[in-house]
Amino acid sequence: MNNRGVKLDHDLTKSGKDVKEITETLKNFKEKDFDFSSGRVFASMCTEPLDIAKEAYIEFIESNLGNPGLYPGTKEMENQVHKTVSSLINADRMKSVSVGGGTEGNIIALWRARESTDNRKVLLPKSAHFSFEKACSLLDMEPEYVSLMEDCTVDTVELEEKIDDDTAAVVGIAGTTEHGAIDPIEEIASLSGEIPFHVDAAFGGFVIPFLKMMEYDVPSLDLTTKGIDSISLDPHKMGMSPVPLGLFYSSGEKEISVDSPYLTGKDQKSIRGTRASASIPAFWATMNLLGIDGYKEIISDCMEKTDYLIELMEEKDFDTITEPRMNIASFRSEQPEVLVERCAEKDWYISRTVHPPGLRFVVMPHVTERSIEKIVGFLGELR
Ligand code: 0PR
Repeated sequence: MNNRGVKLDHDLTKSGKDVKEITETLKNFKEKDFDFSSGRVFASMCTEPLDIAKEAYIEFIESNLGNPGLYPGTKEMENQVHKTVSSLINADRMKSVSVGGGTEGNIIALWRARESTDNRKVLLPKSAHFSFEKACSLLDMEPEYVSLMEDCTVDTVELEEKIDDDTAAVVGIAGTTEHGAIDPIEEIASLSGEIPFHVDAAFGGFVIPFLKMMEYDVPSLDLTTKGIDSISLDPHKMGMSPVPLGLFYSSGEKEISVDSPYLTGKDQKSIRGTRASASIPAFWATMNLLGIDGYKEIISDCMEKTDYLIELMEEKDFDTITEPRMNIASFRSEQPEVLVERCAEKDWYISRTVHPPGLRFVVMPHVTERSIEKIVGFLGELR
């Protein structure tokens, strides 16, 4: 009963509902959601977790590393996860914190930069994820955008011109959201000098190291490179972890932390206080099961399917915006929003790029050759 005396469907009942009724209703809600296993989702950077991850997630559902003393087992796994991932990108010299994803990592990066420089200007490639807009608004910082080159990486000449005494941070992207482009990280690190340089590797962090091992032509993501202040990378994207899990590594000197006197840990370094932590054991299990070879296999499979998608799209006269460096492909289109909507009406989930306008496909592990053939066939009919 609401306060006007009207009984509504979602009102809390007096004595609760029957389990069977609840289970049935849950099932009905679930059916409305997209399922990665349908192969129809080409616009998500997340994917279906492995069975072992699902089991670990349920097992550790109560874990909350906001209060780590109650969960020493989860905490130990968190330490192991941080070390394992750090060995992929040579981040041993850095401190690490688990975050909710790329957004939280990017916010912490700019917060650190503002505190250490007392400046407000943030130099961002035009390809930067919108989470930086949130970060700048929250932190009262000023984004200033740098143009892109034809291959969708940042124009380093313009970037260098824009660096000045008011600059608080320089950002580079290792795997841009729209095109999967990789900014020249080493060059930006040397240009930025003493100014904090943050690398957003939310997507590329779990792709680039493995592509490199398989001798693909990609820049390396190596945190021993002088001049990188911080990096964020998301296990819940190509790391195959369930959501939410991001990792943020930063050089040791200037840490943001707040004392947490009445909890079991002495301080907190993440923006969240209470943090659902079951994805840490789930990711720990995933990494241990897959090993380097497992990740290589998944990534090379995604790369092959990306090539297949391009081959079929080109047959239908769609041109790529740029040669993909990873498993994200984008194609020029004058009215991508119309095509995206037509696809959605048929339960195909693709998305669009803005710079320049186009169709965007993220070829995650759940995408199949068959689903590629079907979506391209459908887009061909719409031409
Ligand atoms: N940095 C980059 C380069 C990103 O691509 C993203 C997210 C972020 C930061 C922010 O990460 P979180 O959203 O984890 O905080 N990119 C995806 C996007 O906005 C996130 C996403 C994931 C969207 C799954 C849809 C979806 O179904 O496109």
